[in-house]
Amino acid sequence: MKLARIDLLGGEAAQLIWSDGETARFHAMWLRDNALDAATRSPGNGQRLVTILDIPRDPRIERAWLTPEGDLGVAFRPEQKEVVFPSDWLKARIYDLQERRHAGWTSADIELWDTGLQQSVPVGSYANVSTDRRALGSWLGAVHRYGFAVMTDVPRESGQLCKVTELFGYVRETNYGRWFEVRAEVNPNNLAYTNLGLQAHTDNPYRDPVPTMQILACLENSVDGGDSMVVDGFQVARRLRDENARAFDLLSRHCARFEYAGSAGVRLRAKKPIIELSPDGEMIAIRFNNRSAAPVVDVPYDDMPDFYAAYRRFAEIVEDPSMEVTFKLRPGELFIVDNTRVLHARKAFSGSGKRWLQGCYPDRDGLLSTLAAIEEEELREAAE
Ligand code: NM2
Ligand code: OGA
Ligand code: ZN
Repeated sequence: MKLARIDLLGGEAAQLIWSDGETARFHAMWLRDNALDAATRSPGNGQRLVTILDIPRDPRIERAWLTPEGDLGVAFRPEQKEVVFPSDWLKARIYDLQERRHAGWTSADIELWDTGLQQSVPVGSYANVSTDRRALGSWLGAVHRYGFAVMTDVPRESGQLCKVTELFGYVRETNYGRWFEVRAEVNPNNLAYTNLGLQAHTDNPYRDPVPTMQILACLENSVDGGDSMVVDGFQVARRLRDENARAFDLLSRHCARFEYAGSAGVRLRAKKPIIELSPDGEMIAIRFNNRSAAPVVDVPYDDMPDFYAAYRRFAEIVEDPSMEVTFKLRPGELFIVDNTRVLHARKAFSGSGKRWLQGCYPDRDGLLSTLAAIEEEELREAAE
């Protein structure tokens, strides 16, 4: 979208009007810091070559003009530097907003869900996702949008979940290993390694930083029960906030404590809220795990009863059947969850059969990086 008009606001800022009427101001300091010229940013890798101290304390716009392409040209003083800013680049970076970008909730590219998603569980097949970059992009896109996805036709080999991770990123190794066996054991060091049902939870809230993704891959599942279930923790938090703002505040403004001491030599502890928000109110993470919840000591005495009521209500919403998507993994199937957002559960199991899953913790940053790179490739191809 081309610019239609530029008004200087006394050299300290410029007001831009795009041809669709959108209007926004940009400060001279912001423009100077974000200049796109080869002396400011490396043309090779795009990294900034200057520090904030290399920029004059009080840069001014000496002159601003509309280029023939409809972009913004700026001459700065005192540096005597001329820089062009593409109009679309600026439009995508407007900060002169009435309402903040996240409006206190989640980013625009994710979609909160409830049991309605049961009809259209995001799923990809290993054969496609591992050979076709487009299919990989759409599977990763679903993982980002919904916070989980299923994969079918995964080769039934031990350790295959790491191969899946390597399609988009890197496995985070922990005290449980690079990957871990999830099956009923004698003397389990974690209740995951029993046949008990596990209430919907996020993994390892006692770890800081918390693992951001989890893959659970099925090698055998001939038992009665052992079904998997996922719940959108951001949706749970939104419901709680809509019902009772104070309850939401108690869970987001006070820290809970989480601990794990099940194995010799391992004493993991973290102090984090159940609902973690960024300073501007965007949802960052949900931490919810009854097995590793430690005594809460960071809530004032007078607030503790309401904190417990809020915690209980959160749990009730987690367990509301209208929130859950369920499936029973068959051998050769896996699912991935965003462990900062989507809770996972399993039903108790028994019977004569065998249940054997493997789990690992891929990092989300690598997943999002691969997704963004594929999206960029697709845009480039579409433009050609
Ligand atoms: N395992 C499966 O966070 C937890 O303690 C849940 C994790 C043992 C790696 C289980
Ligand atoms: C886990 C877990 C679920 C399952 O190991 O963290 O939640 O289906 N397991 O066994
Ligand atoms: Zn788990």
